[in-house]
Amino acid sequence: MELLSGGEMVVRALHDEGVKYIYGYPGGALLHVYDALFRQEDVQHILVRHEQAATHMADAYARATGKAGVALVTSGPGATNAVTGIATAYMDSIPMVVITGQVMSHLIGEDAFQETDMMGISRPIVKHSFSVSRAEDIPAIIKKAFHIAQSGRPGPVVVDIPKDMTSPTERYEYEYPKTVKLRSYSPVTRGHSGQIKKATDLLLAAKRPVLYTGGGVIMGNASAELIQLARMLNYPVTNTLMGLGGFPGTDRQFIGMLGMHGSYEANMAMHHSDLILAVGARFDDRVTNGLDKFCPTAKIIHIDIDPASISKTVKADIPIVGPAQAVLAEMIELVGASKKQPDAAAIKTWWDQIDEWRTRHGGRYRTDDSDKMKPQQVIEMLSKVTNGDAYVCSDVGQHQMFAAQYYKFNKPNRWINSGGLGTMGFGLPAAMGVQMNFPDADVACVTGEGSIQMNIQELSTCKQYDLPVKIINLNNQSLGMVRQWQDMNYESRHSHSYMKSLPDFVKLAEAYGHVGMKVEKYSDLEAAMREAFAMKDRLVFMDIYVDQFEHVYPMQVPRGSMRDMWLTKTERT
Ligand SMILES: Cc1ncc(C[n+]2csc(CCOP(=O)(O)OP(=O)(O)O)c2C)c(N)n1
Repeated sequence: MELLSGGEMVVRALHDEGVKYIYGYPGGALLHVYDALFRQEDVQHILVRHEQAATHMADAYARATGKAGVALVTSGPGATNAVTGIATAYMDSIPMVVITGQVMSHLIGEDAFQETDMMGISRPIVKHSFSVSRAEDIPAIIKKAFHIAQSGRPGPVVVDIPKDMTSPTERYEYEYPKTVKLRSYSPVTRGHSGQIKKATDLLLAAKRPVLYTGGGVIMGNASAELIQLARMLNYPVTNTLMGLGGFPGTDRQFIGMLGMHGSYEANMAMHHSDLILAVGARFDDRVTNGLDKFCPTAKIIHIDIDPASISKTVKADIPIVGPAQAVLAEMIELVGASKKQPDAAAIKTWWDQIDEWRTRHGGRYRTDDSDKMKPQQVIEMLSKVTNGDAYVCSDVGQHQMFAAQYYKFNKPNRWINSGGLGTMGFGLPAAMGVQMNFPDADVACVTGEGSIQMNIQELSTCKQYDLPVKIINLNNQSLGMVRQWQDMNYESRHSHSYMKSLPDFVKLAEAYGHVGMKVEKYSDLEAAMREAFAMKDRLVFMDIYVDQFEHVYPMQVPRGSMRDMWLTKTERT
């Protein structure tokens, strides 16, 4: 058997796990690991400029592929810089393995140089964490970390490794385990047949049904099953912010995103439904609005891999714990074999109502005669220029909601955004993580001047690794989403939401070695965007000046029901 040091085992185990890229930043506690990385070529390390970016790159790789991404950060400030990225992944149930260096074991608890209690700091935001106390355990721990991160409800796992565990002077027999045994952890692999049967009967009897599906369909690889079931039933489908792309955005049966900035027709349909089939969605506060007024006439079937998600905020009438793919597949079989079929007349009436809502208020915004651009127009143009086929990685703010509303996602894993934590600064590193792994794909980072400046230093990483991301900066010269809330709730007192002295983004992009473009008129937009996307091997920073005063609508009225919405600055339901 081969003898390897702890540092070498870390790298070899990653290779044996099938990892191609890891994203990281070196430091004292990790020097042995970095030396091991230097002496091999299988695992490629991407040197970011800030550890937060490493975690978002790993996270976005996972969102695009379903496989755990890997970040490597040193102890102390390296680890704390990674915390936002770990929390971002945790909130959206994204599989990720974060390896953190730690001070030597005999110094732990001594306030040693660059010591932080990473196990303690990260505990509330990880699915699990490991502290290595015997170097020979490294292969087994890494195997377990990947297994836990990727199975059941996915999530981030921290592996904290004291420096002495990676010492080059001590060597151990290396073998990467083929299987994992964890006595106290065995996620379900299928749903309860009796419950699925009951749910299917209820589904077939519905007169005003809605399929409400979330990120669990994307991460659970259940999009094909969702499409098949929806087609068999001819029921309307709405997606959460995390679920976009799980059902094709241009399909007639798709009624848009639901929730705080959901479409009029999706929120109305939810409110008036008699049956909600929730799949891999967690009824979070940005979806339900006031819980006491939530969908008063609906019975609820809730499919989720995580039992803790079921009936957490809204009580399910039929709970089904299981993977979305397996449960939907079983439902498809039952529907196919059932003598009872949906009530065609009732479903037609329901569709007539939904279509009426759709024509009344669906997807609209006002343009004026000037050449001033609306942010919605920019996203529609992005959808057109990329044929709805780009990976769209977003930051957080109004631009994120416009992207969610107006880009037509026809495939899963293409819409990459921080839904749960709402992390400004996510977009650029996320786009980098995707581009690195899909070098030929169109990858857009939709952002705002607030968000992009939170990880702007990564333009340097993009240059080093030739990542031709297209940055679509919807420049409204303000923290637009904050300003919108101030307009709506604080009589337009814009406390610290205007950004003065913004940099010249074109020059900034050029300083980093990229292409910069400034677009101020709508009539220039299409040509500029086509030119940008035609530059296959260059990063292009498109600084696009949009109407500063635009708001995102619809917007649910706080603590109201799902149907209580502002539709424009002056109209509400
Ligand atoms: C790290 C972080 N800090 C603060 C916030 C609160 N926040 C949410 S949206 C937003 C404004 C975002 O501004 P910008 O990126 O310019 O996008 P816009 O809303 O103008 O499109 C802020 C400050 C956040 N989500 N994340």
